[in-house]
Amino acid sequence: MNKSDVIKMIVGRAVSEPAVAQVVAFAPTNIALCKYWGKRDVELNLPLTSSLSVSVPKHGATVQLSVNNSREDNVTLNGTALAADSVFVQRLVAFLNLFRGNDPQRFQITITMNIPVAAGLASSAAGFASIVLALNELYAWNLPKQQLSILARLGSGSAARSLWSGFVEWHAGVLPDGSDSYAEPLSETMPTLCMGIIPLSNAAKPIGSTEAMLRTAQTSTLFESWPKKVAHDLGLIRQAIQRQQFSLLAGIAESNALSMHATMLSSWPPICYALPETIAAMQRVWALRKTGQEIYFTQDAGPNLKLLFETGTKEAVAENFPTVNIIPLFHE
Ligand code: 2P0
Repeated sequence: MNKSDVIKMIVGRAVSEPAVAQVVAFAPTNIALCKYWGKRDVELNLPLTSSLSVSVPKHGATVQLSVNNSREDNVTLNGTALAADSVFVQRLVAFLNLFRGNDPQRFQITITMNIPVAAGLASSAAGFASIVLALNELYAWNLPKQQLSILARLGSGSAARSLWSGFVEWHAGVLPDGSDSYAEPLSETMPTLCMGIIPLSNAAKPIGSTEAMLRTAQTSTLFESWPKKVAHDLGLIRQAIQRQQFSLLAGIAESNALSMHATMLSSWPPICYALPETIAAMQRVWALRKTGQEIYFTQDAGPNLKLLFETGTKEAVAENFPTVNIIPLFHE
């Protein structure tokens, strides 16, 4: 089973006459509290384990999509027309080709992202999720979100989680065709939860997460323990959300991120997304915790740290991390 087979199963002949001339769709970026790292199927982006994220309100990708009359897709990102041979456009066109097969339809795609592209802030997740939402509207597929989550996953694994706000769990599933590997929102919120993004570098990452995941699974001896760690952490994170236990939630999220990075460090050649500034910021967090401040962090496939804290700790965070961008995750 390949990606085209899955698309045929879900939407049939996907590309036909557009139902409307142009659509606009937004998808938020999401930050995993229990990470997705490792695949049980590389072609279909089926994860080895389930994962759980929180979406970042108003931060993500807005896509404007229409059919154009040209022979190529035209892609504009944040106001700049991108070259057809750029990595970004090639990945996007390859994804769209899955839907159109031999159909000659081409698109005008205008994307606005208010997150740093390719710096570990899940730009591909929001990007692919917004494209899938836009296609669903353009062709009036009227698919349930669970199915859209499967389609978004084919673009990028973590995109499966970017179709909702709040807490979202992506079920790993066990079926070879991935029909049980989709995300779902949790009904609970945590009104006091805040994220602080510390922008340490906007530079593109040294190695993409798709390749990094494969290398970790193939060469890291620590990776064997990763699924066990995830099972443990997922249970506690769900419990922390149900019981509104911030410290448990954030502590487990930090430990989960550090364990994921430990599996990468033990890969060969080693993978290290941290910069000296990343480690310095971690040490500042740990020093602050010793003084009783409830501040935690998580880190993805990039050097930037995302702090986790509650509304009451905002001032301490702003004081100790002057460049931080504070985002309440559930309330303004
Ligand atoms: C996550 N990351 O759970 C983890 C944590 C990065 C670190 O999902 O190969 O771009 O497209 O499925 O989704 C980034 O990997 O990888 C990611 P593919 P993806 O958010």
